[in-house]
Amino acid sequence: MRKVSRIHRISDASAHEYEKSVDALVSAVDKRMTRRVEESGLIGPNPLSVMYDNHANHGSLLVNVLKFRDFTLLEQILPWVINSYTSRGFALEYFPIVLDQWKQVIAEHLSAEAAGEILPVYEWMESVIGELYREISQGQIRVIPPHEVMDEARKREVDQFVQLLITGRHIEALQFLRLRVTDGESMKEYYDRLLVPAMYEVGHLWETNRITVAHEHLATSIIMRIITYFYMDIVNSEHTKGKVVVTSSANEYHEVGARIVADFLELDGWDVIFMGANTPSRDLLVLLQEEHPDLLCISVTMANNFSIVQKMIQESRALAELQNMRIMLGGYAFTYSTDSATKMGADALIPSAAACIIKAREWWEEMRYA
Ligand code: B12
Repeated sequence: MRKVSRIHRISDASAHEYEKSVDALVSAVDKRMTRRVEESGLIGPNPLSVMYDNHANHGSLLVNVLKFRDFTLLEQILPWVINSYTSRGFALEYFPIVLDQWKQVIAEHLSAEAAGEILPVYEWMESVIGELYREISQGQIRVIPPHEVMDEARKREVDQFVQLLITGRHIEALQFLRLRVTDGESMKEYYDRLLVPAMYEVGHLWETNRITVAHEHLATSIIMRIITYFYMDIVNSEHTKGKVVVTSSANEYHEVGARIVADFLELDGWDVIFMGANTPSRDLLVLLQEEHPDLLCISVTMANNFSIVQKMIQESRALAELQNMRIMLGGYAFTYSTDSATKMGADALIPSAAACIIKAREWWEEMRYA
């Protein structure tokens, strides 16, 4: 596949203009596509709201791609977009049509300079759709379902657990883990090798339209109960290290990853303040000023939230009382691309909850003797 990163440069001014105009671009595309899809079969059995979500998500993803020049992110997420929408009955022809509408509204709304820089990115998307769809259909590209890197025994174990989650058998799901988790070490091991891959598989089932958002909610609610059970039973440890705030970013509704990070840190002796999902940046800054943590961990699952996180980090860096606070980033969004992370201003991007503990310990040693 031709790489978009090799074909284009975007200036700050153009990225900024796209960001400033994105709401107007989205409404213009909504309007044009509403006329276009009526009785066309382009969006299958889906209500128009699913298409509007696609336009809004496209706009906010592109804001981030252009702002961070993170073309790897675009290259990695495009197969996911095609896969998840065609699985729900969107026609493949929808994509060239909607991209053409985006090109037209960009040419109408943005300056000639900005449009001149941004349109080739859309032309690149148009040029790779057919090829991507073929590769997805032939099983050559999939959004890394964890099963592919597991041995058969582990794959079976994850599948069994997933079945319990999506069919709502919460007692059996808890029992499944209780048989395996007996202390902090086995908790970390089984969260990593069973619970996390099971949730990724739940996502894969949703992406390929084999379960609904309701099943996704059901699985999450069972996982939350299980995590709470082991929190009460195992985590509750003595504080031997500094204070850490763990949160999902603003606009981020995924919180399981952040919660696992929080529990692993607490198990390791940190004094943890866990905020959960979608913490508004301004309110988080107030709390950080009150609490003066040594460490802030931010979890990001949706790449659309990168610029929100960058802004929050910049604002916290400007506050005198937070000068010694280290900032760690992590989350599923960075499995698509790590390129934006370096520009977001954190001290480190860490791939997993287990690796978070190691980095946090290293920092704690430095902080103690500083
Ligand atoms: C459950 C779920 C939801 C729930 C979340 C509920 C909740 N209370 O958390 C709900 C229904 C709200 C939801 C909503 C959406 N979701 Co959702 N969701 C999931 C799902 C199935 C599981 C998430 C999860 O719990 N994972 C398990 C945790 C433990 O994994 P993790 O977050 O990666 O964390 C690990 C590491 O990343 C790391 N880590 C995480 N944070 C941090 C932070 C630090 C500092 C460090 C060091 C490490 C670290 O440690 C963890 C353990 O090692 C995922 C599938 C997936 N692949 O994750 C989809 C998924 C993330 N969702 C997706 C989508 C599209 C959506 C929606 C847009 C549509 C929808 N499905 O409803 C909305 C968007 C909401 C929003 N604006 O945020 C897509 C995203 C695809 C993409 N292109 O980015 C996914 C990948 C599903 C898929 N395969 O298509 N979702």
